[in-house]
Amino acid sequence: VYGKHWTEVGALIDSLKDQEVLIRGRVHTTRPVSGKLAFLVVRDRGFTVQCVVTLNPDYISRQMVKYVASLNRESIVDIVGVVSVPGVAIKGATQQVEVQVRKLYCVNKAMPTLPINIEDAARSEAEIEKALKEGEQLVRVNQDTRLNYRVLDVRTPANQAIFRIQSQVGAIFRQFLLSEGFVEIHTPKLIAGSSEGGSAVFKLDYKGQSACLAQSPQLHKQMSICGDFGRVFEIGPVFRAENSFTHRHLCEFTGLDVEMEIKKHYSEVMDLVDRLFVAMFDTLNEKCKKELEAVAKQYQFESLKYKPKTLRLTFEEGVQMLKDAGVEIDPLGDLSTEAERKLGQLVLEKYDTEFYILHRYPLAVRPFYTMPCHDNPIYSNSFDVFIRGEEIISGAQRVHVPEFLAERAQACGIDVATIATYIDSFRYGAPPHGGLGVGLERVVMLFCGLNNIRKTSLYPRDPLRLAP
Ligand code: ATP
Ligand code: AMO
Repeated sequence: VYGKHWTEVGALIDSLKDQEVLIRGRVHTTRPVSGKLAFLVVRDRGFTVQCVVTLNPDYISRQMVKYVASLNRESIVDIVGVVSVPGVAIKGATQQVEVQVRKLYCVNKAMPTLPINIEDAARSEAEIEKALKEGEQLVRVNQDTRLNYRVLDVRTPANQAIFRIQSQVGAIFRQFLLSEGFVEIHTPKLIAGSSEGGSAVFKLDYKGQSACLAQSPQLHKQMSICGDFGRVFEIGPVFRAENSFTHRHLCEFTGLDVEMEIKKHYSEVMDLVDRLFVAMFDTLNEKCKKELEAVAKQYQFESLKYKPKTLRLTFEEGVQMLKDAGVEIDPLGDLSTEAERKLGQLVLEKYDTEFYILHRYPLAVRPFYTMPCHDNPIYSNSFDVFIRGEEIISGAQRVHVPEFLAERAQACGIDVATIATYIDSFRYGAPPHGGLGVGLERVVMLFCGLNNIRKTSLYPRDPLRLAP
């Protein structure tokens, strides 16, 4: 049997009619019809094919029909069979051919009762409502159950697609930046102090010294610019000791970070965001069509609206739009989640885009390393980037004068001793520079119009979840 070539379930098409194939997959469902006939749907990476087991003196015994009907769902099976094309559409399978089974081996059995039924976990809200109305017995799979049994949960077509899209986002980010002369770096995640300020930091003991899990690669990516790499990027874990539960905060996420020398203006960094993300969305729409369809089938969403040239608004313009719409707002404070969402709606109505940059934030709401605006130091050379009214990126020009940097850190309540080597790096001569940080899980969540970041983190970490 194993002398044959394997055929993937997704590759089973009409042109293979009458050919004998060897496939491996999971038992998706079994449907016994009689002592002489049973149907088996086999699944492999999101594709499913219906296999027919019919009593046949040369290949299939009565015992075999009974055995197939009793196979546990999710078991792994190898099947040798002949491809046939029925005259009617096959419901409940992605492939429109059948496999007439000649031999079947169960490679490894799954438990008889699983904590998640994949068929149920794959249903959309509308499908669940319809099934319930029709009196079908079914269990709505809640998020905790999904996450507790993530290995099963990610077998659904939508989840398979989400993590393939996530993989593409990382690949596009890396390829784009490498092609523009950026150097990929890897910075330490065990560091002496907080890199972003604030209390959201995991503290630990480092052989007797107090240490932190890096809240971002901020300090070391800037130090690498002082080390003459010119343009750098990193893809790596970021740790935030968030205390509360929101739909968009995790305690560990994947940061896509960039740092680059700038010649004249922080708009050079925004230009990069513009080119990188327009290229990313174009490529995702082109290369991940099937995956996006699979996500939309379970979680309805509209394709992201974006322009070939990304809209830029100043913070002041954003505040004015909100005020004009009757939203009360502190013109020098940070935007609340609700205000950000509202601004997203207003921008969509006025500019017909769901992707835009908001820049020149008030200095007071930005981290200590942010460069104040030359013309008005109440504001800063900084920006956030939004998808569907939610932040995916923060970025800025940085302070590159060491004395001023130390002063800003102190003013922001940072213990300068914990970042002494960082500040010293600027004493050896530092070029003007800027950069940005992207949250990978947020990009995928918002591009796919999903409502919770736990859907786009393979093994999410939140204040209560440390497993699996
Ligand atoms: P950044 O780290 O760049 O600030 P962020 O998306 O976490 O990114 P914040 O500026 O921290 O955004 O917060 C924006 C808004 O999100 C806050 O005004 C607040 O409403 C909400 N928010 C942020 N962090 C939390 C949290 N841990 N719990 C609840 N709400 C939060
Ligand atoms: P910031 O703190 O805004 O900026 O983080 C950058 C981006 O990371 C994502 N993000 C998160 N994702 C999931 N869970 C969280 N708790 C979380 N917090 C942030 C967001 C955010 O836009 N050093 C700066 C970046 C820079 O200026 O280069 C920084 O870390 O998508």
